[in-house]
Amino acid sequence: MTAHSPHAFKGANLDAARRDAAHFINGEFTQGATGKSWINRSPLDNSVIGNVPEGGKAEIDAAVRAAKAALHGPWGRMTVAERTDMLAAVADEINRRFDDFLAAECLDTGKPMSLASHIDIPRGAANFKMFADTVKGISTETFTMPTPDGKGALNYALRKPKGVIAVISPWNLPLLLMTWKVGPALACGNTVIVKPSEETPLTTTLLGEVMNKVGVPKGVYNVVHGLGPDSAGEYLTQHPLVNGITFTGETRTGEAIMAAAAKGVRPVSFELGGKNAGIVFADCDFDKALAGITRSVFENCGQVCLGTERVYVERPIFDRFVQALKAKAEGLKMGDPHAPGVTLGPLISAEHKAKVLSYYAKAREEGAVVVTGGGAASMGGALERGHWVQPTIWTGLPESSPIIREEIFGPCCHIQPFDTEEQVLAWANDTTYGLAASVWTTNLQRGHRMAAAVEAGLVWVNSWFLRDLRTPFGGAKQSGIGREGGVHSLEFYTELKNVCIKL
Ligand code: NAD
Ligand code: 6OD
Repeated sequence: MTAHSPHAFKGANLDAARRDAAHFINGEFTQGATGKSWINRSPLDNSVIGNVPEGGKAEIDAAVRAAKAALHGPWGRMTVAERTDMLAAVADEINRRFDDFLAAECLDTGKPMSLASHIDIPRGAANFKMFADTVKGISTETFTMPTPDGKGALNYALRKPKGVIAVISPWNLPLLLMTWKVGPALACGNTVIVKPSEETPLTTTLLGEVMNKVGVPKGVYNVVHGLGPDSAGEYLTQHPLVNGITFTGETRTGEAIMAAAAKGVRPVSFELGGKNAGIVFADCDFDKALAGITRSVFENCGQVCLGTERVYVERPIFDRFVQALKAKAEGLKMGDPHAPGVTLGPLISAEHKAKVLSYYAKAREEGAVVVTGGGAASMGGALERGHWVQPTIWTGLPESSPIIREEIFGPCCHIQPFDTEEQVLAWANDTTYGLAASVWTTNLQRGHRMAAAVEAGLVWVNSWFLRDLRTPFGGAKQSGIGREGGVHSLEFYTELKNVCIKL
């Protein structure tokens, strides 16, 4: 059920999407009262998109109180059918305004329209529709039990909404990742306050218009913009009326949020960083493995938590694979999101570009063989002011290198030859992360064996980022806490209540 778009994107106009962002609190757009704001700039050319207000404690408090009140208003009184119909209508409205969402997302992130029209925006709609369908179909357990009087008792469980949920989201797939949490939260009857990434405020704001159009009651969906520490993000995690925090972002940020959640013993659901392995056996279908690894390394300019930064290739096909991946990397076309054939956008920000380039420099210092790339990309014209880097491949580093151990989050990978399944498994698992892996082989037994042995929340065999939204999604080790997707999301977004009736 990977989302595919039937939509052409000819009507999506980036310039028309340039606008100021606004908080969305209790059904109304507002600039808030802090008087603080920042300028949102396009990663394509650093041009001004618009102003973004920075929320403070008062805006967070207003949003949380609106969300709390909405739990006891019309939203809280809706039947499951009424609520899920409303969320299906949200999905329909996102699809109706497809080009508006597409333009906003591509302007904020710089990603190619061919990518966002295929993945980001369709998934924004699908996340509401799928969780609405899931919640309609759930049941809970019942038990009858004997009692001394012989009449027995009946136990059944009720799933109740957890309450006010804080959703803190990153910039790499802004609409997709935010709705991946807002969809199930609302389907389960909760209310939300979203603190989107400061880099990508537009689609979260636009979703407020959709909520009003569809008639979602005031206070159910709220947005407060701001930064993380000493700003809206931190204030949201500290608010005592927040009943749970769901977060996608860096592992270090997760640690800070977990510390804040400890006060009041609030539950968390975390989707964090990764340093994922792509393992290519000599018996693979070479062309399919090459296409899959190319996507997993370079898609979204390498800014995908599930992306591959460590490629391991069995020695008999190592040289051929390195040369073939080099040709693929050099064949990627960088440019404007709507230019024909563009497959690679810029990095999200000047700060992130500096981080990625610092790893490019470190790789050289450590003696890596630079197969291709290794520096900033010169784009010419206005794009020269954007955050472009070359797709990059290295070989020749030891497994202890920071290039192989730390998440870079750029369009780059290191390729290592391996000789045995045991050796590659040990390397793949020698990481503090455990998000995802892909294994490329035509040997089914090996595929099953590796899938079971790799320490990760998701293992793809002969594919990558092929998503059935009903399946458990999340990371092992420092890549996350909990699983979301299908019925698994209910574990976090609902409170199970047992009712025991003496008969
Ligand atoms: P980030 O952790 O820097 O920021 C994410 C969000 O947290 C932003 O909205 C930010 O403002 C907020 N934030 C930062 N500090 C905070 C604090 N102290 N309290 C509350 N909120 C705070 O992450 P990013 O740079 O936006 O995203 C990239 C990272 O996200 C990568 O590490 C990537 O692997 C990870 N990621 C993981 C998944 C997954 O599913 N596992 C998916 C996407 C991205
Ligand atoms: O597909 C998803 O549901 C998901 N959460 C993807 C995460 C991608 C990370 O960048």
